Amino acid sequence: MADRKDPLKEKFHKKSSELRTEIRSLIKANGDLVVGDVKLAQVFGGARGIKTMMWETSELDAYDGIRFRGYTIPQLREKLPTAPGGEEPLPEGLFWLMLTGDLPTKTQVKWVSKEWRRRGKIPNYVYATLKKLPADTHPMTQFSIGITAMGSDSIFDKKYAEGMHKSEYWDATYEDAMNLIARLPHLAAFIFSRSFGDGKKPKQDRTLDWAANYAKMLGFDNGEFLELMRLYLTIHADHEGGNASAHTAFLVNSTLANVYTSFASAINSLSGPLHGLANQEVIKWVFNMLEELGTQKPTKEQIADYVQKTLDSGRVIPGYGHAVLRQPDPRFTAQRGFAERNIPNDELVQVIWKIFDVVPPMLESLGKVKNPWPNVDAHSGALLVHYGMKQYVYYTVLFGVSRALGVLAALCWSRALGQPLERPKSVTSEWVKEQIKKNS
Ligand code: HAX
Repeated sequence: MADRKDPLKEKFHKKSSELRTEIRSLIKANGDLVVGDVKLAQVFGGARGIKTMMWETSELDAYDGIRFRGYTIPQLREKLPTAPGGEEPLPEGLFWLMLTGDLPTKTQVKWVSKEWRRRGKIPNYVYATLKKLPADTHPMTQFSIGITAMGSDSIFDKKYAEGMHKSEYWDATYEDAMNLIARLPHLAAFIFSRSFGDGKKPKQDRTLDWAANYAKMLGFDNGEFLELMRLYLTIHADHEGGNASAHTAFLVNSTLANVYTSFASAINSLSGPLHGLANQEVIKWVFNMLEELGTQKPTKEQIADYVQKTLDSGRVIPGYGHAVLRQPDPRFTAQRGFAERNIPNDELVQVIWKIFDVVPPMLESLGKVKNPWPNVDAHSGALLVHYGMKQYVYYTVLFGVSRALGVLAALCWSRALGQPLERPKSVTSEWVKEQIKKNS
């Protein structure tokens, strides 16, 4: 499509063409292979564990946590290129890894940073659209509307209307995905500016990587905070395909909706408190607890009483539990590691660590919670507050910017492999009762 040399696109095309051919013959020869049974409890239980989709970019194990193309988070911290003098991985490197399956070199990562800087400009009509919304519109609503608005620029839609051949879908999807990822920090920083600042359009720094540029456009230039953003935007990027935001994008994109519309749908899905909004809910819950207790240094007994009160009022403890994980989330552990290395004496961070000591046994004692351990959202707020980002209604936007990396890489794969319209089967309660009768 574009005449410029694009080493990432070339590599992706080669790898995906090979896998497409391989998968076709695998399905031809083994299409009837049974890969699982579905139990009635799963039909009524949010489809937990039912294998229904292919997602190349990452895989989640209940005990080991997330692996991106086989690499754990500690391995990514070791193997992905960092910024000069830094020690946290650059999200550009993770995107390269997810899209191609190979670890990138420093030069390749530099190329991605430059390419995203080049593609980052947002059309003026997007700013104009957002300016029509009340400034106190939730940042996730603004984010979703901004992304949807940018869909008018979709190369996929334009080419489709011109009669694009299906073998070209992957190319148009890749171009849209790269443009969208490049634009997201600008959009997200503008939303921050209109919600909490002077409402001006942010300006990027032509020397910085994607995460650092985003942090700077948000108004933060502390070196440690830039490193936190690199880590944050890496670890939130992907959590295999079945999580609500990724799965939503996959479903919408399977109709050949463009990646803007598909990813805006993912953002809408991420905005629920059982999913991404939990990062906002955690810090809100912690602040309420500290206010109610009248101290910044609560004892474990005081925390336990507050946890009990939350449970007694029929609410969940935000940041704890998971639909798949059965161990502390490695993304929680990675953030804890960052705090231990950089801000071990922070008072709020110490409250988060005390909550970690108190909550799991309490949830376990309920006898129904399958995973009493902290998830990704339990720690992030305390780190952001330390560096001065206290506007917690914004936190899920940060998550969303990161989630674009995994979801959009996966949508490129989906179009390259020619995956069809997704259409699972639903059943009625009458049908269920009939099956039970037949069975007995
Ligand atoms: N506090 C209190 N009760 C909890 C709980 C928690 N943190 N986690 C689970 N439970 C309860 C459930 O509400 C459910 O109760 P009922 O049977 O009365 O309805 C019971 O334990 C069994 O649930 P489960 O099977 O263990 O958990 P699910 O797979 O159904 O749900 C959730 C997983 C993440 C939604 C759940 O653990 C939860 O609500 N956690 C708090 C919200 C949260 O932190 N969400 C973020 C998750 C990570 C993520 O996606 N980030 O974006």
